[in-house]
Amino acid sequence: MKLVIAIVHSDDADALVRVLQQKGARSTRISTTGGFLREGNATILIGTEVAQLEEVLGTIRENCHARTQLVSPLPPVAEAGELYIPRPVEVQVGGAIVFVLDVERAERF
Ligand code: 2BA
Repeated sequence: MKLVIAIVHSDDADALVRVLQQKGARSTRISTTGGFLREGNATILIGTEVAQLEEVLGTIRENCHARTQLVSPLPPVAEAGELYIPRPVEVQVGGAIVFVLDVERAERF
């Protein structure tokens, strides 16, 4: 068995969970926050048999889309009297960051 951990954009999470459900994959959605943008995203945990792994990964690929977001960099420490005008920079987010882990044992009690 494998555990897929997918970090996705919040706007893609509902559709992803719905399609996974339709395909018979069980999932858990956790509300998370990215360390860089410090904005909400969603982490989806999917426990899956190896035989279904590629279908799960394909479903994530099809339902999660890359976006560009503007970020205002933190101002540097300025000298007195210096004027700092922050210029937003573009970062590319997602579609999905995916980790696949081996599951040693899974139980449902
Ligand atoms: P954030 O940490 O909020 O990062 C959002 C996007 O900002 C990243 O998109 C990346 O394009 C950019 N970024 C992140 N750190 C950066 C840095 N130090 N310098 C310049 N740009 C940076 P993604 O790579 O698609 O990541 C989307 C979200 O997935 C991340 O949100 C984070 O929550 C998670 N993530 C990405 N890589 C991870 C990893 N190795 N371990 C754990 N979580 C990860």
